[in-house]
Amino acid sequence: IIALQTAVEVGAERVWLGLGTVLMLLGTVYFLAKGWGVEDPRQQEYYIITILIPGIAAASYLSMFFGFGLTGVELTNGTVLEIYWARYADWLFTTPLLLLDIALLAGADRNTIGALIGLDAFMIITGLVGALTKVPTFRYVWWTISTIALIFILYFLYVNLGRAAAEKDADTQSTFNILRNVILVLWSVYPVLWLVGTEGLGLVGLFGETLLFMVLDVLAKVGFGFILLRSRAILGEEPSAPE
Ligand code: RET
Ligand code: DD9
Ligand code: DD9
Repeated sequence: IIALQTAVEVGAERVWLGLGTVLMLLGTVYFLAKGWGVEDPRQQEYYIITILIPGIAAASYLSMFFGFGLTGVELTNGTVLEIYWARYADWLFTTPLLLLDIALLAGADRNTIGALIGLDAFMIITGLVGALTKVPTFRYVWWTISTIALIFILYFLYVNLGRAAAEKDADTQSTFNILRNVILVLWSVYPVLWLVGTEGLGLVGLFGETLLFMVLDVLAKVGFGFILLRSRAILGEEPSAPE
């Protein structure tokens, strides 16, 4: 009976999971093709990171499409929630890679990168704990903890990385500013969607939430990588350029 109560199946939202898989794959292939033959090790570093990001997401989207990345959580009030836990597996690896990309661009020091990535992993894991928590009130406690971590990340991004980037050339600064704004805007929507979506207040249903997360994920990964890899800041780095 308990097994039956928590058994969940992929519903109509599968269409967005399938589309997400295809778009992430297309992004991966596009970045791979673009980076093929790049020989400068510093450029290669950006390509490796930026190719991995949609590649990991494509695997996660496929697992959700197949229903593998989905679980049922029965709350203490009797409601059964359908939770796509595979999102968090994706985000746990890809959000640090996104931060690494922009931190390398800004020329951040090791401690700043370490603090950013540590906070980021903390944000995703506390968000996952919230999503799997059975007592409704405690879910919002975890949401608050995770959101505080996000606020620190965005602060470090703005202040510490901004300070490091200010010492770079004009092309790098302008790419940095665009990517930083992309992160500030897009990442801020995630906690709001979680809160109004099925994990929280349920104002947006699973179908709409899956669509919106898919759009956000594609913009935050493929859109971000597109801006980064076509920028003069990356392309203009000749192997022989003086440091
Ligand atoms: C969660 C849980 C609720 C609180 C907060 C969250 C933040 C998530 C973020 C995710 C970013 C994902 C990206 C994916 C790229 O494809 C985990 C929803 C603050 C910021 C950029
Ligand atoms: C079941 C979710 C798959 C998420 C992919 C994570 C890959 C980590 C390298
Ligand atoms: C079951 C809720 C569906 C909500 C659809 C929202 C679409 C947002 C663009």
